[in-house]
Amino acid sequence: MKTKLRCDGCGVELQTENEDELGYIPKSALDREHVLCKRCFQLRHYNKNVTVSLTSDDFLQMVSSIHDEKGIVVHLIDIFDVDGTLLKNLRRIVGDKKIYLVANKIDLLPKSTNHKKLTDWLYKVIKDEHLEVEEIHLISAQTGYQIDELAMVLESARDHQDIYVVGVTNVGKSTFINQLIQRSTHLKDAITTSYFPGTTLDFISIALDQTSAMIDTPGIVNERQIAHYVSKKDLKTIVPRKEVKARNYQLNDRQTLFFGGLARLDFIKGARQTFVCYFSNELPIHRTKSDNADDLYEKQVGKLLSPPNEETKKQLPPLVKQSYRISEPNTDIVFSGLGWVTILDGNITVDVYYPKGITVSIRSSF
Ligand SMILES: Nc1nc2c(ncn2[C@@H]2O[C@H](COP(=O)(O)OP(=O)(O)OP(=O)(O)O)[C@@H](O)[C@H]2O)c(=O)[nH]1
Ligand SMILES: [Mg+2]
Repeated sequence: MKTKLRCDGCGVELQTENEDELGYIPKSALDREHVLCKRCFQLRHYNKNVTVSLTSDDFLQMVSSIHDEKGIVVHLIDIFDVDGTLLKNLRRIVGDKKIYLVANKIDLLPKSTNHKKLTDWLYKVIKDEHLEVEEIHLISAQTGYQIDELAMVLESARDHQDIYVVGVTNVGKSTFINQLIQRSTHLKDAITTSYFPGTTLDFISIALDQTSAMIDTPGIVNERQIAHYVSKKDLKTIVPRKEVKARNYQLNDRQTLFFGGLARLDFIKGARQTFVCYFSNELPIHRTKSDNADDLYEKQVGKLLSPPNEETKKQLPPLVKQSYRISEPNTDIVFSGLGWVTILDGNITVDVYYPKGITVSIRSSF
């Protein structure tokens, strides 16, 4: 076979020798127009994920090799998990290229979300992280929202250079590029995408003109993302796939909310008020008296309080507690990768519980 033939779906180097190793393709499939390795084929047709042997370091090293190349960078993040997907060390990886911050999966936020406020909040986050970006865009790679507008901005910004699409695993880099490919060629799903982290395995170059390309890169692994601690089945439950509906709870002090059995919020002190919960619509929220909460968790985690299922329970870190005094109205308590709770009136004290290693943060609500 030709040397260095690559899979069109994930970028991996193809081989016809060993069916159990990465990049396998039967000889008979090699002369197809669109060549796909066995893993991509299974992901696409059976939604089946094959565990790959590449490590977080391998991916980071691979992406870091663009450091001294010419081009511009699109840093894609997941608007539902900004803390878990914003690469704080992006400069070290991509060098001094221009960076366009693109927040994807806007379709998951309630329609009423104020995009101006959201963008302003993102600028503040970026500033706090000392990351300099040219512009911030909100898009949905899935629905195509604002894709044409962004494409025009990038076309003039790149000045005939390459565009590197960089980000944490699962933020939608390949879906984004597929949207662009579909717009210019009508080819659907050229690159393999999936809800499993770690789908793209190597650079995939899509020609923009004779001398330059848009380059899909493998996702960088953020170990703190909750996605790495839950089973595939639970991942399906906690990652929203549709617009998230706000769920309102009127709570008195000494009441508790459980988010499945993955996180918990105890209303310790303050006047009765509304807690607005934004989580995947499929994640059950359970209300109880705080006095009963420990007992309930003990007896019902994995049952009434699920996810976690049995498989997740084996790998999920134990819940740890943190207390917060929320003074301001309209404040969000964010459980990275899971969702958030908006405190409407403020002036309360809460205890939150979440898996050790996962971040909880406080922000002014948008
Ligand atoms: N709701 C929603 N889901 C999206 C959007 N874009 C991508 N997804 C979903 O997010 C998941 C990951 O998408 P991919 O395109 O494979 O993500 P990636 O960044 O290329 O992932 P890696 O290759 O693992 O780094 C898939 O289930 C997509 O369908 C979006 O705009 N909205
Ligand atoms: Mg990808």
